Amino acid sequence: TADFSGKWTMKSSENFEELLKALGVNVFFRKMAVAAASSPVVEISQQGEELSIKTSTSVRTTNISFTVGQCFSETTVDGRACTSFPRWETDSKISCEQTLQKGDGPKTGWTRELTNDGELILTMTAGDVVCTRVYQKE
Ligand code: TDA
Repeated sequence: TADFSGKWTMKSSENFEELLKALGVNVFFRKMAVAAASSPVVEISQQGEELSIKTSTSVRTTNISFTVGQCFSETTVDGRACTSFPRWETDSKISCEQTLQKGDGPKTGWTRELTNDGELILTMTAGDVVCTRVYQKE
């Protein structure tokens, strides 16, 4: 299977603000988040089925660690606690379904895929809105 390890910087992003809107984030926090999320640095280390992903921005840094095929706790992009279930969708794509631990909201999840030309594609979904972000190795 694919190895996502490396330090990644973002080269394009589509629909990030629309995603936050679908999650009910107000315009003030949306603008702040869009600015912060325009230059994230993503560091991934992977050993087999175990991944650690550190995503750094000027306003928030998140660290997640999980084993593909096992549930783990993380937060949705708007910061709500959720239980996530990552699985291999193909041998180069992890698809993760999220379930809110409290309350309700649109269905969320993400995918991370390694392309043949060595790019990393992150998608984040909220209801029927899909945000797509492309990263390249630093
Ligand atoms: O992995 O590229 C990624 C996503 C980065 C998302 C960064 C979001 C930073 C700010 C979130 C603040 C949300 C306010 C409700």
